[in-house]
Amino acid sequence: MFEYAPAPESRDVVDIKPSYGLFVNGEFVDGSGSAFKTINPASEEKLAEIAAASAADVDLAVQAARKAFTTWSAMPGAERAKYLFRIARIIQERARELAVLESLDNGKPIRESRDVDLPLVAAHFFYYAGWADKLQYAGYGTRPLGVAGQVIPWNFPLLMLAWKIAPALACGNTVVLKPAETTPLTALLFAEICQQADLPPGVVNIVTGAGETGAAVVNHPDVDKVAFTGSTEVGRLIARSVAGTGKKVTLELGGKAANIVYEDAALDQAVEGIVNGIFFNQGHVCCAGSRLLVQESIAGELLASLKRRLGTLRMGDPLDKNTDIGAINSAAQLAKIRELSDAGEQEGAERWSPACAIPAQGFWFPPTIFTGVAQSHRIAREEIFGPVLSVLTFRTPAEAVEKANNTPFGLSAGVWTEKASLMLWTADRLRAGVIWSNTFNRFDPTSPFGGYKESGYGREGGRHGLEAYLDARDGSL
Ligand code: TXE
Repeated sequence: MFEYAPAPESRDVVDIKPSYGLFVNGEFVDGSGSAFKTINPASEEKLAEIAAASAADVDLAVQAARKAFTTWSAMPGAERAKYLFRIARIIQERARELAVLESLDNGKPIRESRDVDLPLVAAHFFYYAGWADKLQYAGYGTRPLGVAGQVIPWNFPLLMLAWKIAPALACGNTVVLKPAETTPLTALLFAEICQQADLPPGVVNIVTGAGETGAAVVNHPDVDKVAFTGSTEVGRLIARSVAGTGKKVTLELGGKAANIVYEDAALDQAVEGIVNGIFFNQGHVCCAGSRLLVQESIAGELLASLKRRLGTLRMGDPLDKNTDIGAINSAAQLAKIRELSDAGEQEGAERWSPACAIPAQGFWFPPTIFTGVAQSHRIAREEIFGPVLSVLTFRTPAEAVEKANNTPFGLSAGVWTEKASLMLWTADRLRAGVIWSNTFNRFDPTSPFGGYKESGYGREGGRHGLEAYLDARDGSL
């Protein structure tokens, strides 16, 4: 039997301060709301005390961003690019520190924060730095919108920050960003990186706090553009509250992606794609492949192979380099995953998890598969946002497409087949913003990302991501 020696990443590479202020106008300042704590979800140990921004604090941040906008937007694109390239390089230099901090605050395995999140974060800054001086030659309107109010979630704290801040700054906007209340630490370290890069004060402001702080950002009259990633419920609230204000809005909300496996697919490869699709980042992924649609003729063989593979996954200390499944980010999210999984059983689906020890402290949920799932079941319709896969079967390609599209969401989908014609036929009929072919959860700063229906609107990433931050003055966007 193979001996597994834990190889923990050292948490000593990060210097976590006992308390953090807000980052406004290039400095850390006190917040006037009630401070809150952020914890390590793998141990429930307190990591730090975090300032909460009141509406008055948000107002100061917006004023700082407005003032900075005058010079930042007038700066030649090539100059703005220098700052973004500098930030990207510092992120690379401090990647280990950022990755450890991300895993501590979020619960995700260090292998993922180190090998996926951090390289993508740096890549986004490099990519949009490259656009800053080329916008005028690429047929884009060159006028930035003004102050961008950005509210992000906890599943990819630093990556969501990069998706929001890099394009906004490249286009000449300034930013007030609110990180999620359970994962504020890497955004605050990013604020330090802005100082290190000599970014002019006020160009980036970070206001920590809960939903009220987010609402104060979104509803501030001097915010010109709102970018939100989070739940469909809050997305709806935001869409309502900014209606009629003239603010430009992008919403990136939930998902319930179908991962379709046809009988001719390369099964070993598909199994890896299914595992990556739903168990990457504990399934806290808006585009997670949470519904496996497998062709009936291969369902037995595929499931047996999938179960064998799940038996090899290791759940535990996020800082252990051998860990595949880390901690669930919060008690609230764990409760939601439990509630929906219990509903799956009550509605008649069959639940299976590999044998795995659950640590005594912290928030944990084992990788779980439900078979015998009907389309009407809650686990087939609602976003669980956890390591839970709902398996449905189909007989024909038409049935696969019908089931895949039978969801209020429309963010992503995966298709597994060796036949190019079947791949294209299927992709053409899927209502999803992102479709992966013989792979899953692949991200790249050059590609647009975003959804249809209740998954929101607008695109982030790639050339399309610039549209959200520029006035289409010449109409050529
Ligand atoms: O989301 P919220 P939660 C889904 C996922 C998850 C569920 C709930 O299904 O289980 O949402 O997660 C801020 N005005 N996704 O409760 O509340 C909040 O402080 C302005 C999918 O964490 O939407 C945080 O910064 N902002 C998703 C951010 O919104 C408000 C990622 C997201 O929190 C606000 C996260 C308000 N009224 C959850 N209320 C994805 N698309 O990836 C809260 N916030």
